[in-house]
Amino acid sequence: MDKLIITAALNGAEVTRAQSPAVPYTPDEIAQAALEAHAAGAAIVHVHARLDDGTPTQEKAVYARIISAVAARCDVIVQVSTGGAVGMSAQERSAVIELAPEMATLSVGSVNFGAGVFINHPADVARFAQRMQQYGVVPEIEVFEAGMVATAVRLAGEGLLRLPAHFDIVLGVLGGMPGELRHLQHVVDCLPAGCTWTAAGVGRAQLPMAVCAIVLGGHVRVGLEDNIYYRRGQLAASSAELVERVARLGRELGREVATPAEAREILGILRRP
Ligand code: KMH
Ligand code: ZN
Repeated sequence: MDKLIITAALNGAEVTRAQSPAVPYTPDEIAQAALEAHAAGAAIVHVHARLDDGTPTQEKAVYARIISAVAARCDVIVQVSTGGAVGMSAQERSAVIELAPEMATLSVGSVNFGAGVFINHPADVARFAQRMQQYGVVPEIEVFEAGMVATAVRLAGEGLLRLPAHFDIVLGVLGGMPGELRHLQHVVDCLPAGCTWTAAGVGRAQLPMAVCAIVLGGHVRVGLEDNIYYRRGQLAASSAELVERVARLGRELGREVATPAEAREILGILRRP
C-alpha cells in the first residue's frame, strides 16, 4: 500500500465560528491552520476562501493571498475549492483555476446538500475539467455516489480528464451516500484501474470512514469543513487535532504518513518553480 495521504479540510464554506471558534477565515488564519495541520501529518490542505467576516467567496485575489501565505510557512499542497458554497454560479466558482494552483476539487455531479442543492450542470463540469487541463491543475474528483464515477470515466473518454486519476469519495452528506463501509467499498470497486482515492466522511462518519480508508488502502480527509467534533460532545480544537489522530491510527495500522513531496509523487503533481 502507498503511504497515507492526509488532507486537512480546514474551513469549508458553510461552517461558522458560531459553530466552532476554531474555523479559520482570513488568509493568515488559514495559513496558520495549514502549518499546524502539516505539522500533524497533513500533506494536502483543502481550502475555501472567505471574507474576513467569514462570508464565503471565490475571489481569485483572496485565494492568491491564501496560497502565498501557506507557501511562506510550509510546503503542504494547497488544494483549492471549485465547489465554493451552495448557490454560487459556476462562473464565479471556476475563476480560481486561473491561478494554476497545484490541485483543485472537481465535483462531477449534483447532489442534495443539507437544505440546499449543490448544482453541477454537465456543461459546467466539462468546462471546469477543460480549464483544469489548460492550467495544469491536478483535479481531485469529488464523487457523492457511484454514478459520478461513471461520469468521470465518460469525461476521460471525451479527453477532459486523464486516467488514472485521484478521487475524493464523500460520504455522510445529508442528501448523499450515508457514511457506511458498504457504500465506500462499492464506490471504490467502481473506480477505474490505477486510480487513487480519499475518503471524506462528514459529521459523525468522519472517523469511521477514515479508519476504513486506512485499512482499504485509500487516503483520508478530515478537518473542520466536514466535522467540528473530536468526539461526541467535544469540539475539535483544530483541524490539526483531527489530522493528528488519523496519523496516529495510520501508523498503528501500518500506513506511514506521506510527506507533501511523497504525496506529489503519488498523485503525479509536478512541482512548479
Ligand atoms: N461547499 C460545498 C457546497 C468543494 O470544495 O469542491 C461544496 C464543496 C465542494 O465544499
Ligand atoms: Zn470543500
